[in-house]
Amino acid sequence: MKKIAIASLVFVAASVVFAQSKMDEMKGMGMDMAKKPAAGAQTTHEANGTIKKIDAQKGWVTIAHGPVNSLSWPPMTMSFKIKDKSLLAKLALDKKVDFGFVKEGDDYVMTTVK
Ligand SMILES: [Cu+2]
Repeated sequence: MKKIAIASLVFVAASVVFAQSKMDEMKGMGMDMAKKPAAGAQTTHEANGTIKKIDAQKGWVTIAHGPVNSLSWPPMTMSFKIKDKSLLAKLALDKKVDFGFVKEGDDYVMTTVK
């Protein structure tokens, strides 16, 4: 009777250790994904601003944007490239937008608009 009790205790303890190590594994995976973006992945920067100029033909939009913390940028007016032409539908002069962009070579390319 005592042996059975000890055996089941050992089994329970082993299960707990197993479950714990599974959780650690999952946590580790999550951290890795957050720390290491896939090769070639770009950082998306977030900003808000007012649209000052749109050149739909050439694919540029000029925005008076607020500070961009991820780049330590102060507020300024500058142009962003539009590669995804479907974004143009969300742009209008003097409209206030929240947007995301990535650096591509010397250009800053708008990737999302809200
Ligand atoms: Cu800027």
